[in-house]
Amino acid sequence: MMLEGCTPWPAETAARYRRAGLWRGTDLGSLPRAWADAYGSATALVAGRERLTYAELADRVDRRAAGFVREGVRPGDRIVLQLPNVPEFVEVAFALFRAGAKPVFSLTSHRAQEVRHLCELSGASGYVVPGRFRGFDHAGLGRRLATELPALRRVFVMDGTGVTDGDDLVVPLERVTADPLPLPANDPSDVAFFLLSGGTTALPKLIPRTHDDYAYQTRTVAALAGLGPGAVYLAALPVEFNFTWGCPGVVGTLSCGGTVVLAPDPTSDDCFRLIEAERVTLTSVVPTVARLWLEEAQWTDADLSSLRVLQIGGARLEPELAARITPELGCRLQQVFGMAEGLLTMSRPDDDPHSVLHTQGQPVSDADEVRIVDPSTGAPVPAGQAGELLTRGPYTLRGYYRAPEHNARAFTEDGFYRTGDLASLTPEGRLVVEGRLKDVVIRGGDKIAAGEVEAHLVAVPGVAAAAVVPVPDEFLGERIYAFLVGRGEEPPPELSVLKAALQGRGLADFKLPDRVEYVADLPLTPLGKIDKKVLSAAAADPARSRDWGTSRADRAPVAAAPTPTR
Ligand code: J2J
Repeated sequence: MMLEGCTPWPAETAARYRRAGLWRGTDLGSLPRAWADAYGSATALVAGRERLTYAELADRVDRRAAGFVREGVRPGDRIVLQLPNVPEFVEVAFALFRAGAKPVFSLTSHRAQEVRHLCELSGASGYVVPGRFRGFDHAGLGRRLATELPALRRVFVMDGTGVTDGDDLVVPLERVTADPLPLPANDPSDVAFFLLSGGTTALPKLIPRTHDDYAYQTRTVAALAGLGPGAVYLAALPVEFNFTWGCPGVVGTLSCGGTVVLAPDPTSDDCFRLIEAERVTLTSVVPTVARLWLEEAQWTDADLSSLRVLQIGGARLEPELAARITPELGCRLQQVFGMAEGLLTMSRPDDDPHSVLHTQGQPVSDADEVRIVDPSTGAPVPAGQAGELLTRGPYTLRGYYRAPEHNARAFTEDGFYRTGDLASLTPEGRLVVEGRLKDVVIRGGDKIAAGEVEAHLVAVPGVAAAAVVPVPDEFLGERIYAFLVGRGEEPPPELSVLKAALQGRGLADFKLPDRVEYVADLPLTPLGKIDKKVLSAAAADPARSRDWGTSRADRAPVAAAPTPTR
């Protein structure tokens, strides 16, 4: 049984995955104890000065699970989890699994807009926060949201910010611990947690991940990466990112008895020091971080020789950058193409060097089904040609949470997920990402849905219409470029004013436009939609004409996107 609002796999497909031994009836909540039985005194987690053995991790998870139950957390409850790379993230996530609750992974950079939406959409009864982190008062946000959202009953705070005596809304996380309880097991085919979609729509979607599907993903990827008890994985990117959490990441490494080292952030200063000190063997980064590391590697005296594999994914990796990894960092490059929705492709250790540099490798599971289709007709394209990538398989979702209308568009009738990515397949079956159909900017590794930013821009006084497009950038891959139509007020709001307005509306900083340009009108396609191809080309080339040849009569509608409800 799956939580209401989720789309299960068809019964016969599920039965096939079980018969094939892909889904093994694993309850993620039971894993820390099983790992402790197998690897008890080995080091599971390292963060700052803290080092936790597997036995200690399992004890903490058991105690916290009982603590959450005492605080009123019940099986099926959704809890928004927003913590940085600290051991508490891992403890809380597994404790919530253990208690049958379903964490909703939020980024620490999320602000009022995103967190409110996640709480509302999931109907969260709890919100776990760091307190004050990087200058932002998450506890204060939690308190505010709880007054607006009746379902939100508890805010659990890691550093004690905002905690007052006798208050049962804001609870110190420290207090969430109790003598272990015998807790019921989870149904392995039920949702274990929710990941956030990179998004194409104005508001982010939730991706249900089941116990069985995620256990399968992490086990498969860990085996492909050759992980064993000697593995030391550095979580350089945020742990809540699917790449870091389970590709093989934190969960895959712990499943194999390895050690997970949590880096506070992906800067080379922190990461190089940790690679040397902990003899890290594997880590995963986005191309922007890889580029910074390559620059620093020329100057550092840190010993990086333990690093065997650097996984790079999340955004397009330029072949020139790819070609520098092995010569300059002394480790193997593994390209990873992935998505929180499921499908993962990766290069393999025995791939020829050309394929490693120029392709994103093969799907990680033999049961992954991949189709490349003509986006307008849906028909398969001839072999080798680019088209939209569709996929279904044992760890790819069948539907977003509580989103029936969107699901009707995002999936084919036979359950293939339309990724919105343009890709081709080599004759050997390796994936090459060619571009994107979806209206998303990938800035560094961050995904920004154009529609979401547009909706906030048109809500700013003085802005009549907005269209957001990616513009190529040497360091970040892409930046956020907004074309705006003013309301005739002089002067129209400039970038700093717009940024402040968007921040004031509670939008996360990474979604703020890098540049804005006012134009007389927006170009339209023959079907009357805003022509983003024309705008992307114009953003990349300031010398290009801004006279789109759109006649007055068929100008873009004044509000390019609906204003989101607050
Ligand atoms: C080009 N675009 C890529 C790549 C993802 C592992 C790795 C990445 C993610 C991730 C992940 C790309 N080249 N190598 O969850 O487990 C773009 C595509 C894709 C979108 C998904 C993982 N790797 N992308 O990035 O859910 O457009 O997952 O559809 O954040 O990132 O974004 P996200």
